[in-house]
This record gives sequence, C-alpha cells and structure tokens, in this order.
Amino acid sequence: MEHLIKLNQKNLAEVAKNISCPTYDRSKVKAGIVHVGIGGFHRAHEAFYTDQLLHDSGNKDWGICGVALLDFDTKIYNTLKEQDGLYTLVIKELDGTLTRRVIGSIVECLYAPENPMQVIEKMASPDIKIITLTITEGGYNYNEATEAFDFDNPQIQYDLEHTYAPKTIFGYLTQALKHRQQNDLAVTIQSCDNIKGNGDLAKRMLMSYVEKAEPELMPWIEANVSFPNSMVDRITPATSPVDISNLNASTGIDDAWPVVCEPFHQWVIEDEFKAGRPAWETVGARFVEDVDPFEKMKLTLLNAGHTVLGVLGALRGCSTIDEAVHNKDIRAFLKLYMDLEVTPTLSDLDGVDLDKYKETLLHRFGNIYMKDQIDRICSESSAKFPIFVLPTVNAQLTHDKHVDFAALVVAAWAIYSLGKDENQQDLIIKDVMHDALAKQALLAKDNPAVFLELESIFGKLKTSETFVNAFTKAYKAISENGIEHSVISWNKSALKHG
Ligand code: CS2
Repeated sequence: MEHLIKLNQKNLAEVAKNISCPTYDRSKVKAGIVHVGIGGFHRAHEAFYTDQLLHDSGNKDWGICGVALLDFDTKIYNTLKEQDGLYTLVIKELDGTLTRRVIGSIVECLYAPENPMQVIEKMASPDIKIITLTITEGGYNYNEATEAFDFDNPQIQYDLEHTYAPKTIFGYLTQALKHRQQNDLAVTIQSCDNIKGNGDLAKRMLMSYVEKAEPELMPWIEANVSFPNSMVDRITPATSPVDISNLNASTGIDDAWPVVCEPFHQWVIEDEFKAGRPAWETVGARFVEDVDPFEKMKLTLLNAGHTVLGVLGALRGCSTIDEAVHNKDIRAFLKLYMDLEVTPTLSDLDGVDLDKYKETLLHRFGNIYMKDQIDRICSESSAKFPIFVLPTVNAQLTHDKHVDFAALVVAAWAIYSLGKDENQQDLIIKDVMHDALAKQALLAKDNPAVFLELESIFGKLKTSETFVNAFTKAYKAISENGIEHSVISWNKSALKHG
C-alpha cells in the first residue's frame, strides 16, 4: 500500500486535506470532564457531541480526559496516546454512504493500572467539573438477588485494602471525592450506561462503598455531588479489521482504531450539574427534568430488541443483527414482542409516539452496512437480561399479562448457553458469568426451570408459576422443533389469540 499519513496532532493539517478534522485549536482546549471507559460507544457519543460543541462555541473548557481503567484497556489507551487522542468516526448511513470525521475532543488520556494516583489527582483537580462513566451494565457491582452492592466481589475487597491503588471505579471515585471535599470542590458524576435510573444506581452503589471505606465523606457527597440520570443512544458495533483497512485505503490515513456507528444519536439528560456543564443542548442533547420515560422506552425496546435478535439470531446461525432482523419470522416475533409485551408496560409515556419509535428501530436494526455483531450484543447477557428484558416480564406478570415471547427469548438464551448454535457451530460466549451459565444450562437439559435458579440474574422469577410454565414450554419447543419452527408457532398463536 502506498504511504499512509499517521493520524496524530502533528499531521492534522495534512490529514485535513483528505478528511474533515477539528478546526478548533486543540492546544487551547482544557479538560473539564474526566471520562472513564474510552470504548467505542463513548467515542461515538459523548466525545462526538463534545467535539461538535468545541467546533461551534468559543468555550474551550470542556475537553475530555479519557481514563482507561482496566488492564484490558491497554490497547485503546496506547492507540489513543499514539494518536494524541484523535480518531476517525465513521458514520454508516442507511444508503451505504460513509460520513467520516476526525474527532478531537479527547485531549488527554490516562491509564489507571500504570499510575492510579495520577487518575485520582486528575479526578480531584479543580478544572474537572464532571466525571462521566461508561463502565458497562455489570460495572455497577449491583447484585440482583440481594438488591444491593456486592461486597463479595474480590476486587471490591482489594480496593478496601488498597486505598491509593484501587482497581474499581468505586475505589477511584471515593479517593477523588475525599480530595475534592478537602478543597470544597463540588462535582457531577454522570453515568452514560444503559441502566434505568443510571445516575441513581451510580449514587446508591458508590454510597454503599463509601459507607464502608470513608463513612465521614457521606454527608459531603450528599450535598456536593450530583448524579443526573441520562438516556444515551447510538448503535456502535465493534470496529472490524475491514473497517480499518477500508478507511485507511480510501483516505490514505493510518488510523489504528476508528469507531463505526449509525447516523442516529440521542442523549437525554437530567439537568442536575453541581459545577456547571457544557451547553450540549446546542448540539442536539436534550435536558429534561425526568429522564425515566425516555430510559424506560429505550432500554425495553431498543436494548431488549437487540437481545431478542441477538439470542434468536445466534441460535439460528446468524452473525449480525441486520441478518437476524431481515429473517421475516424473527422480525415478526420482535414486532409482536414489542407490541404485546413491552408496549403495555409503557402506557405512562406522555408525548412519545411509540409506534413511530418502534418503526424507526426496525430500520436502525436493519441497516445492512452496520454489520453489528451478534457476539457483541450477546456479550455480558447476564448483566443485560435483568435490565433490558426482565423488568418487562415482571411488569407483565404483575398484571397477569402475556409473557410468552419473553419466555421464549430466555429459553433460547438457556440453550445458547450450552455453547452451540443449531448448526452445531461453536458460539463465542463472553460473559463474566460464563461458567455458572454453562453449568446451569447443562442441568436445565433435564429440567429446564433450573436455569431460572440463577438468582443474581432472575431474582425471584423462579417462583412465578406462569413464567416457569411459559419458559418450560418454550424450552421444550426449541429443543424439540428448533428455533425457527418455535418462533413461527409463537407468532401464529399470538396472532390467533389477538
Ligand atoms: C446494545 C447496546 O450492548 C447492547 O446490547 O443493545 O450497546 C446498544 O447498541 C446501544 O445501547 C445503542 O444505544
């Protein structure tokens, strides 16, 4: 291949000849935000909004300092460091057009395992007004069975003993807040994860930890730290080697880790910022008093929709979400699930056109250029089911309503957890609960309901006779007749009974 231009600050003027680049002076941008978890989603979402804002406004106080928290994050940290925080965002339009732009809002990067104190000091610095998080659904250390913070987690135990060299977000935040208290520096901690009441949960989990680690800090946090809830949305598949080589070949730019995403993006945030905030509303974010209806809609329709397509598609042998949603029976199943089981639980959403939202979702899932990996969607399902799918089941059960579709999805997941698709191909299962899931899935072969005994996932669901029966029926149908046949039969029976 001919000579490529390395993407970095020094080459930016050169790079700008081929691709749209930041036109603001990055050397003048100061980090006002620390963001923990610099994966694809953050770079397609908050960093994208913030980059737009840096373009549009003269205010240069809101750059981002990206923190890589885990050992696992070494690669992204090294890449961003080599590229001075710059990366290309490749937006895959529905007609296959690629819109590309270099994002410049991440102006500093820190690698926590290498220098934990540096991260604590940065989080405590007076320049920092907001600490945002994308630490994944599982990162909040919440146990569904006990409905509380999980102190049995060995990493939490470690942090309690290693105050200045922690491993988890809770250890870091606690020390940073202790420093902030000494200097009387209020701050906002903003979760950007897919969790209902994400700010409330972040606060509750952090406070549980602080109560044990630094109890005298609690009143100060109560008065000086805010935790706005927010709904975040932009489908961001994992970047594939083909995405990288296409970008490099068509632009002549050597970007080691671009981010690919859909055109749609949404951000709805509660306006509770203790130390000021960027004017994100000027670049499309929406500030509201109560984010709950938006979150509920997004988690139970979009994220759960992904889970439905992911699990059914995986068993069927599909590898991408668009492939699954273009299977007419799976698509019909998803529509019925949304209409019959989710929509009745969303009756309190004022001013939202749910039909339109559901229609838009099918288009977004169907974008054939995205190639969103089913492996990505099914990863960490043990953390996703309790947030995306099971609240719908519990709400429906409370009103004695239809749960057959959700039961089939959970049953498909139990069979998926055996590790093979219907063509006997190995499934790549990435889940912190992998071993427990595999063990329970094996036991469930003889007695399906045993799968529901995974209490940290299913809570008390195993005590619902209606759900256990629906699940067992679905499990047997899939085992005996296969996923496609079962999906068709569920669709038919729902249509027949209206
Ligand atoms: C997905 C989300 O991880 C998942 O299961 O549903 O990553 C989804 O793509 C985003 O939340 C879209 O906003």
